[in-house]
Amino acid sequence: MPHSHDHDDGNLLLDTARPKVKPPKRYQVVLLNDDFTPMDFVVEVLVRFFGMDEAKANVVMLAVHHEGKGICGVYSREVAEMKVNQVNRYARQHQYPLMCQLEVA
Ligand code: TYC
Repeated sequence: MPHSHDHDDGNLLLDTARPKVKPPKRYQVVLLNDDFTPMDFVVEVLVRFFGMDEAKANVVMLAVHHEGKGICGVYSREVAEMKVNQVNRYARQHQYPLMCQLEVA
């Protein structure tokens, strides 16, 4: 027999749960073409900051060179922002105009 102070929650929590948790947005790190940054430097950036091997980095670099822009990777917002900042800082340190930006995937 339940005591009088035993309130019965039943399955209220389960009944009122809603599928409201959305998956986190993903962010593309996009590299832009320019006429001045050397191809070798772009390849070095892709290897250094995006973990590509030389062959993959060459393919991505040439795609950006020919198409104007290209995706280096897709990450959480925090990681994408970090990579954009790392690439832009590194390019400026070497006095190249290479531009990297973030786009919602
Ligand atoms: N267009 C550059 C050149 O001919 C190479 C380059 C490729 C620059 C990709 C930027 O994101 C870039 N030297």
